[in-house]
Amino acid sequence: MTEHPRLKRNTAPPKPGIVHLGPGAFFKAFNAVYTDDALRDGGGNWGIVAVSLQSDRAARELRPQGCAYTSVTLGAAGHETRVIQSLSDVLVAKQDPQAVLSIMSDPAISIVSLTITEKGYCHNPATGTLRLDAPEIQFDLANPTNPQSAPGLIVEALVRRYSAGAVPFTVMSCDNLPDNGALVRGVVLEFARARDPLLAEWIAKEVPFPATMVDRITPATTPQDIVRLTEQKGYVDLACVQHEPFRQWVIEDHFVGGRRPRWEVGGAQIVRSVAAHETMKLRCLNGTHSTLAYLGYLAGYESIAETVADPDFATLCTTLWEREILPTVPQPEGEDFQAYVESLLERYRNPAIHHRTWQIAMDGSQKLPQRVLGTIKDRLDAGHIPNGLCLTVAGWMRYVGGIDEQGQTIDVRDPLATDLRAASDSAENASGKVNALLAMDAVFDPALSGDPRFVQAVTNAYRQLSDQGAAAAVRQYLNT
Ligand code: CS2
Repeated sequence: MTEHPRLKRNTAPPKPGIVHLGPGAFFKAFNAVYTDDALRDGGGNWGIVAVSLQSDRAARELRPQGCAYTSVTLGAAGHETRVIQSLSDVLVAKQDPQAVLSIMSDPAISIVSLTITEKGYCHNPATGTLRLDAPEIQFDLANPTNPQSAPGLIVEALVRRYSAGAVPFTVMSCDNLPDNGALVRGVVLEFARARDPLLAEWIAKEVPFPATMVDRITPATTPQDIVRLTEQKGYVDLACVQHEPFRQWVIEDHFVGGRRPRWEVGGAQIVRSVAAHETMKLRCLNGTHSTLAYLGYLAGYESIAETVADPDFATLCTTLWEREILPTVPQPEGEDFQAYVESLLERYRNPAIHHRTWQIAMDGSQKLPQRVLGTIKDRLDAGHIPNGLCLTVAGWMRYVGGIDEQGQTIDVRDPLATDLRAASDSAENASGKVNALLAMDAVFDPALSGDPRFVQAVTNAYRQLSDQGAAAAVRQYLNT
């Protein structure tokens, strides 16, 4: 076999205007593509310095390629490839926090954006507030000039801007969290207050934290994807990313000095308020994604496409949207609910996307509150018991118990995995296990876990799952 050359950048790296924390697959399939669109259209100094907090993987993969990589669109009509050149550099905060702080403090940087996943915010998922006792936060408060967490880096960089009398940067969260602008603002302000109340006041006054809604299904890249791309293109790209054709980005128009790339060129919607779009996406898409992940995994399905190929699971999605989710979602401007949920099912069915149920099942303790529990609370408040979403919660409980329906171990990835397993193991029967898990107030707001209707519905669902398995429990729900 001939040796294939590595992919290389073929243009000069753009001058940086953005620092992005969390250069994982989603960022490469999304933010960097929109920014590449804007750079191709109008140019400007909007190169992205991508910063990994811990892992050096992105730097190892991207730097030898001059930070260029291939985005592969997996459509029904085949694979389309495009080389993305919007990254100027890749740094690793854990290895060299000073290099990261020095670029973040440079007034040429107008935006610090984030895709650090839910757990990167070091917040309590049930309340949305900073966990001052989180080990990373404790470390950063003790070592404020050598921080490792996202809040620690942002606050130290803002301290440096403040001390130099420079303008601050905009902080833009692009994670799947409700009101992600307010959430990141809250954790940054809390961290800043713990360092210096005056600084916190300046941040509260001067730093914009626009909310965003982000959407593009991006399964993890596999070694086979890299080989397939090499065969197609004749080069090796260890940093390539695979994603669906669909993308949607809704951004609140709130930036320091109005400075941002023209992301509209790639179709981004710039709006006054993102809230309704965000609720629709988190509850409709991510809520059913998590449902399919837990119940599909338990039923023995590998991927989302495989799960919805089972007509009961496809009907589960449409039933949840219709009966339980959409009645809680405010109407976002310009969206047609019916068309929206129909397109979701089409996207899940995309046979070219192998999105593992196991991948989506990760970090459930951080995801359930905004994807599922808020909807359940709203339905209960309206006097209805949402049995389908209670089945989702019970599915998650079975999953974090760590044993599947064949008696095999589940590789549960979650920052609270040990506590969740201990809670599940602390009791013998369904009711004891459900109560022990509901008592975890990092996940469940006591207003919900104290509602006897909720406790009863989850306990019934849990029993059904253990007695009959996920496929039968789904069928039973559909027949009620
Ligand atoms: C998924 C999301 O992994 C997950 O939890 O639900 O990453 C989902 O694919 C994206 O939010 C789609 O925009």
